Amino acid sequence: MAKEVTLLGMWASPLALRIEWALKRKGISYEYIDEDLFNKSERLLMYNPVHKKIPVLLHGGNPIAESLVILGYIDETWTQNPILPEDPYQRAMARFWAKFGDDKIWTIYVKIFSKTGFELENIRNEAVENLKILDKLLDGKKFFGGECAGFLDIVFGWIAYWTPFCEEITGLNLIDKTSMPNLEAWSKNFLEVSWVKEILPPPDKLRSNLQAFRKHVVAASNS
Ligand SMILES: N[C@@H](CCC(=O)N[C@@H](CS)C(=O)NCC(=O)O)C(=O)O
Repeated sequence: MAKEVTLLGMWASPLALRIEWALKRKGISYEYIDEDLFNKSERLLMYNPVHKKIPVLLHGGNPIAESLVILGYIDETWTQNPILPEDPYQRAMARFWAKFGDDKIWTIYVKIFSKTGFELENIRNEAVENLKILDKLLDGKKFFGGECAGFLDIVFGWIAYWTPFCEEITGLNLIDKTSMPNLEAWSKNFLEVSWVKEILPPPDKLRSNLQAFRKHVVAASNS
């Protein structure tokens, strides 16, 4: 009998969505548990005592934390529809870019929500500088993975869906056809993939969640 698969996530978390995309891509059924991050469950604290964060994947009761680690585990455990490249050098490069995305772009986007005035303009410039690196990485390709969406598409996928909300809420322009044509086209292509679009968070609910998040972090950084 197949071991049970459970995901501890939060519906508005781009990092939990990565895991759902990978599971869908592989055709793995899973139970999804939505965690309240303002009132963390005993279950979350027990399964991720080090970071106390989602996502956590439970496979046959064994917990795995950290979204990039989980993606690697999924690809090694269920070998159908591989997401990482086969070639060791290409795999290493995919992991290099994933780490770059999380260290740089994810961190910058989280900060964007807390900034106003000239600080917002400065962080926008930092975001654009790093997004342009991704734009270049896409030169001549439909997806980061080539002809099909793969590991890096799943890793960067949140950028495609979250950027327009981030732009709307902060009034910034981050990705457009003129300055980042590759990233703009990729965003559209990625959001059209069947296993991607079927589990996107509802736009109105996400917008309200992000507006509330911005209000909260701006107030906290001014106090
Ligand atoms: N590096 C971790 C980051 C996970 C993370 O930041 N999760 C957020 C939700 S998107 C969280 O659980 N936040 C709760 C907290 O920080 O207390 C990963 O890739 O899984």
